[in-house]
Amino acid sequence: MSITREQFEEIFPQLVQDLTNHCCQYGLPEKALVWYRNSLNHNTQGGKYNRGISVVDSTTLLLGRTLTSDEYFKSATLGWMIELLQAFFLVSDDIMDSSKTRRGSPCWYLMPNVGMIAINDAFMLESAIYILLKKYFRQEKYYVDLMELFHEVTFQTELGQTCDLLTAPEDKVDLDNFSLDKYTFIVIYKTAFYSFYLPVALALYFSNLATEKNLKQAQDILIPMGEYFQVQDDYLDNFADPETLGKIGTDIQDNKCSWLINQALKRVNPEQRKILEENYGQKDGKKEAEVKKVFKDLDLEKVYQGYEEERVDEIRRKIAEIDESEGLKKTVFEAFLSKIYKRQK
Ligand code: GPP
Ligand code: MG
Ligand code: MG
Ligand code: MG
Repeated sequence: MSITREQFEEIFPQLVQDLTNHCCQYGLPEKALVWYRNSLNHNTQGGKYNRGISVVDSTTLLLGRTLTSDEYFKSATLGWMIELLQAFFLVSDDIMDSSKTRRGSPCWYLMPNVGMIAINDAFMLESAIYILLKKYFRQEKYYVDLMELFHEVTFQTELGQTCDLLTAPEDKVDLDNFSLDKYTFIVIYKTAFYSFYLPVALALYFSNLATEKNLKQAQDILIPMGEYFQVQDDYLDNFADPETLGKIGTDIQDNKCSWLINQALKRVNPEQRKILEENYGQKDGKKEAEVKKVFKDLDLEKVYQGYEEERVDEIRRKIAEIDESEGLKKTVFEAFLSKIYKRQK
């Protein structure tokens, strides 16, 4: 049993109010206040909220009872802080990846009158996390732990993004530069920590169950789960309908060290390898289509389905082995996994 997107969304206007009040103490001019409010709303709304909602759901499962209204509000606020972190990452990532659409609308930097102001807007989305953290959690004994956690996870994500960008140079396509080892590092850092470990770690702190052992067990399961999630993201980048996905794939044109290109390179014959060498990583729709054809001919959809089954079995086995003696619950991980299993968007 999970809270709905609508229930989660109900909390957000209060947080926007808190943030704009915070600006008012500095006498921020009206135009800038309206700008910030728009950026907050546009860049956090309309997603799946898997990360944010998981904080509330995990807290409910860990405490094993219905939340009080204060607990509900605070755990949802922690959830929204992850959504703000995600908004900060996505606004920046779309500029770096030259993406065109996000959640079915133009990327923020492509919206009328935005352009490179989007860079500053991204910073402001990140800063919002710490304003809310201070307002609602300063009195808690785990306040510094939460702050350090947000800082560390942000840094880890930036490390992943660094490697993602460095293995995808715009001017030099070298398929020998890709490998599954590099891939694994990139996805664990750019995605798994903030999307999977962070929500459950926040719920553990909030439930006063953040023992070293519980955090470690959570990490050991959530990192592989996050890796699986990013493989799905890479698969969907090429194989999903952009209407359903809400974004148009860019990985082939962006020369990304994606799961699909790594799988393709293991299976190509010499002619197919040549097609990939001549067409991968270039800003040209015709060349992209040639690469897509090789991916299709290699039946990477089937390869992906096999990977998905195998990986999910392995994660389920790990969940079954969890030691619940310090209050951790297997259901937290089962619930998270069921949200992403066979996802189409
Ligand atoms: C997802 O990569 C990773 C991120 C959004 C983290 C970005 C990190 C920064 C420090 C900016 P992706 O490019 O595959 O995501 P998408 O497919 O949604 O564009
Ligand atoms: Mg990216
Ligand atoms: Mg991207
Ligand atoms: Mg992607």
